[in-house]
Amino acid sequence: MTKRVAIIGAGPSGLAQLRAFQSAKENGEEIPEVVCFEKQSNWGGLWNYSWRTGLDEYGEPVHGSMYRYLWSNGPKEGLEFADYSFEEHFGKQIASYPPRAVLFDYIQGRVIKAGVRDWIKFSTAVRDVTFDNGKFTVKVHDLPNDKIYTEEFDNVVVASGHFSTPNVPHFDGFESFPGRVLHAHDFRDAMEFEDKNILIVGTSYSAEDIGSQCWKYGAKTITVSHRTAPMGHKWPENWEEVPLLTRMEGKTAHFKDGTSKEIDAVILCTGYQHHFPYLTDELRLKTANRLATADLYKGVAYVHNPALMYIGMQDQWFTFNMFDAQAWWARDVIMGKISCPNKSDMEADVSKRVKAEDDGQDDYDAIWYQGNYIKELVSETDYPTFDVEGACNAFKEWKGHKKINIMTFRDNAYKSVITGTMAPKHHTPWKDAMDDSLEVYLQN
Ligand code: FAD
Ligand code: NA7
Repeated sequence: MTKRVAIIGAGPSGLAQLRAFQSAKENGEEIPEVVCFEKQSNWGGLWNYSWRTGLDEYGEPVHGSMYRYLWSNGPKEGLEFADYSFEEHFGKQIASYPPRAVLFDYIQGRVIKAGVRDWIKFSTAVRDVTFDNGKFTVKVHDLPNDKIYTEEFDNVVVASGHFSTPNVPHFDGFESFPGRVLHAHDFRDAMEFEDKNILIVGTSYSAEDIGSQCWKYGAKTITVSHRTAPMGHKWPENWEEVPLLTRMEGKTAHFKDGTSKEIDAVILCTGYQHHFPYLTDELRLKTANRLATADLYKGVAYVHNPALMYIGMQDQWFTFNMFDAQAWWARDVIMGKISCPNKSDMEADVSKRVKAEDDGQDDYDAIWYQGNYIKELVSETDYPTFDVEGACNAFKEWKGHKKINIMTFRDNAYKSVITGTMAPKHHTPWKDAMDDSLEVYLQN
């Protein structure tokens, strides 16, 4: 096979794509030449922690949005690789909400085993992708050697993530606020906010988790401002939910209901943008952060040019196992084992998915919607089938545990849908576990 495939990004999605091709090779199939471009010096994407914010040592926007003390915000039983269990990696079953370093170790364990590291060109940023005469021309920048060069490919797989370029709204009075205003993307260490009155804008995962981190590490008060609706958990007594911020006056935050509060720092947990500065208009996905993305047939192949694939572009209940399902499917399209229909049928597929998502009533419908999507893709490839229903049930239990107590949900344990083993309960309640190193977490 003389085909060449470019993968952009070596985070969980790009690594899933590499593993998909390597597993076909392992099964004796002839695979295309695969080249992955990763702008950071290591793999793991967001899970590859960086202390940096703003620009990196080469002047590139820092990709990392994760922070110290981050633990998985959902049970690991919802994301386990079907071809590489936690027990295979750690030699034992581990607790259900691993800290970042533990999940990073797990992610890299599978690709070390697969031996695909030398398929990746690290510290190489993709600058420009164009399509002409059936070929993609990919222009990249080898950052340490400061060399720009181009290569040609038959397929491009975009796996550069969509939780890195922040969505930063403006509120009046920010210009004269005598404290820090930052976006979640630049949040690194909750200790910075010890004894501070913090205001969080937004009510999704970042708001909930960054607020919880700040609470755990000693913030004086946490005030969370919502645009649509409060999160409604049973919060600790120094935590309150308020309507949308209308303006700051000095250190005073004013809210839509006329109330106000003195604030030391503002953290905008206002989400992210799908941002692909290296793609031309004809190739660039433009979508909201939702389960049924715009313009992707089966959530993967770009309807305007199905030689171009996007992995992991959906909003995410499921993560690693969904990226796998997509990567195996993309591989089979690229290798000619699955064919995409004509453009209008692909567009009809997108509309059907959008409607099915819109017909859902609540988060539970959304979880099952995404679970069914994974099942559909898995049934079309040789990715190992697994108990997706069981994973949906783990998410259902997780939501129940959050309702009971938002500060103790991580103390629960669930059953692996890959090995059938029950996870142990962690040795220390999350709120008391200040050392989240891999060594300490694995002491169960
Ligand atoms: P990313 O992890 O973002 O990786 C994309 C890669 O592409 C990066 O390595 C980047 O450097 C590279 N790249 C980008 N642009 C270029 C370019 N131009 N050229 C070359 N390389 C490029 N998921 C969970 O399952 N559990 C969690 O607890 C969880 N917590 C999260 C917490 C935060 C704060 C955030 C932001 C996300 C969290 N997620 C969590 C979701 C997360 O999106 C996925 O787990 C996963 O990292 C997505 O993988 P990805 O490969 O699609 O994207
Ligand atoms: P999300 O899930 O996209 O949520 C963004 C939040 O920001 C959401 O509550 C929005 O409120 C709110 N938002 C967006 N714009 C505004 C403005 N202008 N004013 C007020 N509030 C606003 O992003 P997260 O960072 O929480 O999560 C992303 C990933 O990171 C996720 O996968 C996690 O695993 C970690 P809305 O409800 O739309 O009114």
